[in-house]
Amino acid sequence: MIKKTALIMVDIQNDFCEKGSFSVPDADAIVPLVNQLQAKFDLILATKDWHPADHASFASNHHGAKVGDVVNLGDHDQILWPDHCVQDTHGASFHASLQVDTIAKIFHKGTDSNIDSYSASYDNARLRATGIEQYLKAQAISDVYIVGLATDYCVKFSALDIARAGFNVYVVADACRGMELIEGAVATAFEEMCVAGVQVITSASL
Ligand code: VGL
Ligand code: ZN
Repeated sequence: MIKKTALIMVDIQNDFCEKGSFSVPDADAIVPLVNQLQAKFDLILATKDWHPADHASFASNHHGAKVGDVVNLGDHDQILWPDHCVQDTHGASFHASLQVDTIAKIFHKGTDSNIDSYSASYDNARLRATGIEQYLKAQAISDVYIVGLATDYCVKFSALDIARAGFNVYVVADACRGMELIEGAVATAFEEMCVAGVQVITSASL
């Protein structure tokens, strides 16, 4: 099989960056590296966390709740986050220094008010596909490289789903940053990805 590569830039949006409402530590540092890596791939894709203002993952939408609380949404539990990546706001825009004219297609997730979505492929209840896997197949992509935010949430769940769909998946560790809400969360995320057959690499090997 001929090798064809795609880069997926996960959620490199203002709210996850330094001045954002839900900033991931040291997030801005990945942007120059991600820009530089883009030239190495046949196809560039991006995801955006893209929530309606009434999204169920926002603590502000639950009376008396605070960030970090867990609520039950009928059939599943949901951790509550600060308001972030509300559709069509500055916080949902890509980081201003991210090279975006190279992006072939943007996949939006978290658009359903009642269901959160960490993976680039499916919402957390697996009710709806974003279409990214179908798109990768249609483009004859064999190898998928993932960078972005956050290592222990959207990067991890995207890598696991895309690997399960049969692609060779690589996570470029130094082009990702994690939330690390619990100490060791990023290391655990890398272990889970490795166990699932995802290859964790550094940009030096590209
Ligand atoms: C993310 C939590 C909630 C992420 C998005 O991009 O990793 N995490 N929404
Ligand atoms: Zn979100």
